[in-house]
Amino acid sequence: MSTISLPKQSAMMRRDFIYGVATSSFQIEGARDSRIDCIWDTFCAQPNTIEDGTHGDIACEHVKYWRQDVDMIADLGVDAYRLSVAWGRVMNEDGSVNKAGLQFYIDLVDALHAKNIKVFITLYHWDLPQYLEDKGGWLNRDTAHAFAHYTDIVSKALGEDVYSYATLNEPFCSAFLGYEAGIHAPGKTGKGNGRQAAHNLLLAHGLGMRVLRRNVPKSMCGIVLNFSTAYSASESPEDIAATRMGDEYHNHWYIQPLLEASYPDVINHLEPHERPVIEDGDMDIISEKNDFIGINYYTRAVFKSDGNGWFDQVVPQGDGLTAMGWEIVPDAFTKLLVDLNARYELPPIYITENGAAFDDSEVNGEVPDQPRIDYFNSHLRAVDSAMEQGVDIRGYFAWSLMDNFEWALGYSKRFGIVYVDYDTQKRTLKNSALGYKAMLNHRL
Ligand code: IFM
Repeated sequence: MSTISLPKQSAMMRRDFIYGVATSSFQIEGARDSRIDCIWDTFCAQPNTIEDGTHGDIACEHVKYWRQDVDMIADLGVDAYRLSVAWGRVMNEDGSVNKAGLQFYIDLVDALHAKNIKVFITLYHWDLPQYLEDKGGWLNRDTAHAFAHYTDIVSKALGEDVYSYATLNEPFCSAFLGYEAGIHAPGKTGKGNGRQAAHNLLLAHGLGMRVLRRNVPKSMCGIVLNFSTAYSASESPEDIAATRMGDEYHNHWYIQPLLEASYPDVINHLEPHERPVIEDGDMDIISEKNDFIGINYYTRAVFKSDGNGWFDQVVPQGDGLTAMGWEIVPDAFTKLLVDLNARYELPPIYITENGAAFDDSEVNGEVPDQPRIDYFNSHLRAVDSAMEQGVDIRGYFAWSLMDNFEWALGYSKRFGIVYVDYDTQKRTLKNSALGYKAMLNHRL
């Protein structure tokens, strides 16, 4: 078995480079009865939405086992833990605070601090309260104002001992997968819906940032975006033009407004009714300064022309894919980081998610997940290479701490470095967790 390591001289082996593990509320918490319904509860209850027909009612029962999970995180030797707060666990439909729910996060944060673990909070990781969806969800700009109010409650309660607050996790997924492709909650479709949802999410980010600046000026505040590095299927001018569009539509749509207060050119290829309604002042709010941007990277995206002036994405084929069917392309990770750094004036970057799903199994207390170890090794080197080329990267979070509810794929895909037996809730450190721990212990 080879383990996880980086060259000793790498800047990523210095103690000031932050290593962590990441999770999100709906994917691990369970305890549905102690929060209000969210769009994923509703989506899971609809037929043919989740591959294995499961839901988040129980998940990893983290609300029950959180103390032992904190011990496990501390035992890994990480510097930080990235978690999300479930909006519907801290606020009720009538706008009042769910005191027990809020206390759960206060206690969790305190326990992490007691173990000297930095806390990275994500305020929105896709679990929109259902009552807000009933009023239009992210198609209704009032949701952005509701988010600002929720941000106020959480940031006042958790305060500025929290090292970092991210407003949103992966607005691409909320907007495109949830409101345009319809494969995530709430299952709506259409370009116009996707673009409007994206705009309102970005507006929520900007409004949330203003609240965070006021309430927690010492915390590091920003947003987490996901990117799949865009490659063209061929050298043909049509495919190259389509790749540019795909890149703008899926990647730059979310970062350019933040840093340059404008949408990319691809907006001009949309029919007028597909373009988002942008009110005066929105782009100023959206481009509120960020202390950091979190980047989530898993794979690349290959685009080709659809023959109609738009783009198609090529589905990866062949061997060597992860259990998600995703290509393993560490060089595309370096390219992404270097290209973004060349294209924008970036704030400091944290790699807030990186990892892979494989078909793991536990045998006599051991989970031999060599492909995941190889994935981490190559992708950590990819980050190191980007840093050597001048990208200011301050930390890296493995996705995920433990196996969990992988959205439309249910529990069929395991991303954890810790194996979860869903019948017993037993957690077993996979070999990748042992490798990560060993690497962290070898730091200078
Ligand atoms: O599990 C998800 C996570 O919730 C958001 N980023 C991608 C992960 C893997 O698909």
